[in-house]
Amino acid sequence: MKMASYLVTGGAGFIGSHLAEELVRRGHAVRVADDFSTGRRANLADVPGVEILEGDLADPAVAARAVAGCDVVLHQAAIPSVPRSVKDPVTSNRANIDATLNVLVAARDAGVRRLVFAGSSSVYGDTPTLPKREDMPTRPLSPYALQKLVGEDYARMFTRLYGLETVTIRYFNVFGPRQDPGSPYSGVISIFARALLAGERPTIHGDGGQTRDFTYVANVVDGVLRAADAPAASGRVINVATGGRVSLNELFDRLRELTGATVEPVYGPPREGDVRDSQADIGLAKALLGYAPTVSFEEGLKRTVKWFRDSA
Ligand code: UD2
Repeated sequence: MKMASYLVTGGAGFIGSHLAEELVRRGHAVRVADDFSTGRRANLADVPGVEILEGDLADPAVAARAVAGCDVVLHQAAIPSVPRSVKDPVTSNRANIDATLNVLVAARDAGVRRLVFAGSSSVYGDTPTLPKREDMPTRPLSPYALQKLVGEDYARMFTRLYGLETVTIRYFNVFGPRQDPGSPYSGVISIFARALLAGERPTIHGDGGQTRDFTYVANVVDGVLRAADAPAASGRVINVATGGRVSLNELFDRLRELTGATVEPVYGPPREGDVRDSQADIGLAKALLGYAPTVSFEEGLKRTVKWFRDSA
């Protein structure tokens, strides 16, 4: 059987590089498009045979070159940060909306079979009910959340108007090896793991009682690759997560145990645009994708700390 050809936008980034790695392992042809603003070539160093296209997808010509000849597009490229979008909504908008629209247009025009869009749990905002189900109302609290919502609406619209198969997977606080801890906008687990391994005191924004459905990256790779194929998934928006909920204070304690650190956190002011509680209902992913988490939060945290320790 001829293996399919995949484009992973943002494929040099954290989640994108894990997708590229698994696709190569399964024998597919993989092209990565990345502007290397946050992605790194080193993330693909151990992934043989990936074609790399360097460019900015906010340029329609780059988007067209990126999708040419691909059967499936996994659109991961984004500026994935709530606080960065609060600080600079225009730059985020360009990466998260303009580039997404260009990729959708290019995919439509090139006859791509299916596009899977990286959505975000942030679209739910602070609506009162937990866990979050896909048919619940959305109430974005930050430009980032709004931009991810527009992206998924655009994807669905392209399915309705032009027949391009699209699926949005709403990610819930993904973590794991290769997540870059190097900026104040990085994911909290990467920041905390690196600080604790260096004996430094991480900052908890707010009282630490906020909760997240922290999801190990292998689960997301599994969910996204299922979404690329599952017949019933086209035109749908689907949560992929573990279905649990851990507070920042609990996360800090677990990481302190795993790293052997003894420091106390510093408590700072709450972050603007932050969601208080986040937890996924994963029933739809189970029904439509046959998805179930394979790596628990605990096990994922162990693997992540080991990776940060080995690569320090
Ligand atoms: C949002 C989305 C997530 C994903 C991500 C983009 C929600 C619920 N989740 O993650 O699905 O789209 O954006 O990468 O909206 N924090 C600290 N100290 C630090 C850093 C963070 O206390 O040094 C707190 C932060 O205030 C927040 C929590 O940790 O309450 C998680 O922050 P994050 O930036 O890792 O991710 P979050 O929830 O904005």
